[in-house]
Amino acid sequence: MGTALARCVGDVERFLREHWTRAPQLLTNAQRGFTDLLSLDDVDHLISTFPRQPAFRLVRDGKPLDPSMYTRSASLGGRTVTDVGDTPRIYDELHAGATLVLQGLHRYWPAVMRFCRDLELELTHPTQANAYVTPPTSRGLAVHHDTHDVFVLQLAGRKRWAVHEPLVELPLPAQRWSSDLGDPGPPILTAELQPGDCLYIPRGFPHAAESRQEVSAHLTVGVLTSTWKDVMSDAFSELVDDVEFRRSLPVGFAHDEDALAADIADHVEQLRAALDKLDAAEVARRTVRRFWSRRWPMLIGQLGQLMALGEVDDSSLVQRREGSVCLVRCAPEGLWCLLGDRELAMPSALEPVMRRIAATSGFSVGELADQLDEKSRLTLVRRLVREGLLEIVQARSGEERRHG
Ligand SMILES: [Mn+2]
Repeated sequence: MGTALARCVGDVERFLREHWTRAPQLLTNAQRGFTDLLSLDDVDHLISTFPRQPAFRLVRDGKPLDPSMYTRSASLGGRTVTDVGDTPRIYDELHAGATLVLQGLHRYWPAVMRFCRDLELELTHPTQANAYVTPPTSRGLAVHHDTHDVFVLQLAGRKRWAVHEPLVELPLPAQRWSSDLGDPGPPILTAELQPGDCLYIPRGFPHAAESRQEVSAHLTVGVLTSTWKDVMSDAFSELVDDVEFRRSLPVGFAHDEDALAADIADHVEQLRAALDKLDAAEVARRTVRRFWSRRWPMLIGQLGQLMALGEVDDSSLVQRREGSVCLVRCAPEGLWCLLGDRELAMPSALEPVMRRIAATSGFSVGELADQLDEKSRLTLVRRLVREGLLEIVQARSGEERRHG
């Protein structure tokens, strides 16, 4: 099937060289489609089975509709919840021309979770996904730019898109779109997206969309790239966390701007000296760690895994869980294994076997015999299944186990 990125862009190398953050790209790929990620039936399922805010919202003519128009209260486990979607009203609003937005699908819709994780592990930038369902001939989104890159995956129907040259180059989240920025000029790319097409729009490229004579549904996968500003701000805040910079400004500083300017110049000198001694390797370590430590384990099917733990023996086949994270780090106090949101402390002696597990896709427990005795390898494998790093493919020879 190819990686998530290849599905979005085709030739990955060429995309990274010529388009990534620089220029929009349209990939037409109508045969395969993206409905394995989210179909109109899935959207129906989501809005007809107890939808709750803010996992969905309605937008009309570019403005959010007041949620009180389409939510109600309901009883759930004896408690009253007030953010429940009023399903008949949602359909009425859709019929009358509102756009339905499903937000944060990367957090709970399994196929989108896997796709977004695959994409973010390849890019090593975090991703998120929203879906937009627009009724026929309703005006979609007015021209605007986003402060993150997006892949627009057309799921069903058609939609016309126009992309313009940026008015703000590489805007940061605070540099939101405003009509005061001026006229974006003529489009540099126009396209009618068909099911299976993917449009990549880099951060800051203004774009607008409108649907045609049929319902249009697309999934927008946003890439929340880390920037050099993030890294530099992190390094900088570390440097200024020094007692010299924690001192109070002199009494009366606001009466004497010249004296303050001279003082500032002195402190800038100190900062420059500190910058010269900056430990780039340490900043890099923190930056890398920040990314991996926020990739929490995806535990789809974990209940079946836990139930099979007792059957694990040397003949069991296990593999790395799809989308799992495993960073092995040796420290004087022992071995640290970063598994997304959690870090496991282990004895240093486990380093070779953990490096092997981190690098392989699948193995039978007995294959670890050259590195661990039977009790240790069973304990380790069971632990890593519980932690979501490994999954049991076959508990015992002959007994196939698949997760859903
Ligand atoms: Mn947009």
